[in-house]
Amino acid sequence: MIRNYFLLNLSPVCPRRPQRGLSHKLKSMKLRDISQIILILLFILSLLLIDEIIPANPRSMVNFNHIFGREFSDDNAQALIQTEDGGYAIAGFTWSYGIGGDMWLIKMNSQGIPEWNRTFGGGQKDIARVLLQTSDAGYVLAGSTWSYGAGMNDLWVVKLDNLGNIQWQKSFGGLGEENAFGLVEDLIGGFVVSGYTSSYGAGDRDMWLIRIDSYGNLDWTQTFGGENEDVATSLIQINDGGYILAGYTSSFGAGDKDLWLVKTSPSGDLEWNKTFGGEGRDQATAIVQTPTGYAIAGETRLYNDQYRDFWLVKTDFGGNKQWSETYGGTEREWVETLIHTDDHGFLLAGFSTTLDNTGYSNIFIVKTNVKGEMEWTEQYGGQYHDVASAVIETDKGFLFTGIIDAPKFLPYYSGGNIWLFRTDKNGKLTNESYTSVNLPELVLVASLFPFLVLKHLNLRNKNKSIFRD
Ligand SMILES: [Ca+2]
Ligand SMILES: [Ca+2]
Ligand SMILES: [Ca+2]
Ligand SMILES: [Ca+2]
Repeated sequence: MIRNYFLLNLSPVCPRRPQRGLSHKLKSMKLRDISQIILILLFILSLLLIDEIIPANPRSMVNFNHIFGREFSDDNAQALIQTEDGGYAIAGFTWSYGIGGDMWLIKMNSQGIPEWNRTFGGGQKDIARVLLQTSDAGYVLAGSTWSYGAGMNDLWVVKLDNLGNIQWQKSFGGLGEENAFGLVEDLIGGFVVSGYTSSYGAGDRDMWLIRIDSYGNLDWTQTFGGENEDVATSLIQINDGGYILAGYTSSFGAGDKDLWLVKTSPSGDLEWNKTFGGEGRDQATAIVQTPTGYAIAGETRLYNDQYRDFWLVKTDFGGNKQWSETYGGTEREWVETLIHTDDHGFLLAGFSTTLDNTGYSNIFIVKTNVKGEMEWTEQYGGQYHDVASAVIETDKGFLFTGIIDAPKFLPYYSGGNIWLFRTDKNGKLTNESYTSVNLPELVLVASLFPFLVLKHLNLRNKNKSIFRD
């Protein structure tokens, strides 16, 4: 076909000397022209190959299975929200884009298609830990900045409009370290941020709670803690207008770290506090309110460091323990996030190293009923270390984000990419989250932005069978 096409078209152009005309043209071609032709042929070939490996309906296959970030660059997700327009937004950290490691915000529409993304930061490291959509339909990010502030890292709050443009940003802290892990918009339009400070308080790190108005002006601050390390990892505002900080204390409790709940008034004054744990390391990573009190997820360890498991503690509204459960295998499980599900149960997500023979962590998900009894678990992952850091429940199931394929794991994940994927209500991958096993591990499918690379990949649903009760 191709030969005929050229013959038919060349003959009228060079009726007297068709063969010589063609060879003459070839001889007179410059090397540059030949390389251009080779490039064009390679491009056509690549189109043919892409046609073979992309499923017939790629949009429905990949919308909720995205990887964000450049390969081998440190990108991670810390927060995931559903937005008022029915879309979704992820906040975290990128080393792939920005300057020297920046906060990263990615906005997607309701179909999971990225609409825009922004990086925020200066020449040093800047990390977003929490994300909220505000009552004015903008966004607020909180985390930590090494680029700005008073010294070391400072707690950093960045207020954005609906399209991600900065309206204001403020850093808070002293000469020591400050970081934010919790954030709520209060009832009168200001923001309350929790985390830790080592510049102020009773010694080492203390839990830090600050209130700022809707323009970022500091209203009040409170520290909670003793002479050792005390950190708030999660924050909720409750019906009386007060706050509950969950985290850990090394200053009080039964030994090493203990899970620590601190209840404050609407103005941040201490009302009560409770510690949970034994001689070993016990800590909270997430807290949610339920109709009967609070549920706190974290980690509990025996003194000899065995059986590091997911831990779920249920309390009444006074912080008194009603029950607790652990979930996990013989190796290490670490919970990053907790939600109270529509069916009144709980979903915990983080990582497990129990079932991967290679020693790499997998995303580990535990679903329980209202009493904390395990209903199902699932594990997902790529080739290297994977962890789920945030989850939201949608009408179709659960949407997870976290880190995939991080070559480095301890003391923290690095070198991985942000991963977004969806499961049904039973934790099973759906058509929208599952890609064909024939696909290579990572396949470039789209580049919607000049500097945002999307990939989708072959999810692995790991076998699970050896969980102790
Ligand atoms: Ca930076
Ligand atoms: Ca500081
Ligand atoms: Ca302290
Ligand atoms: Ca302890």
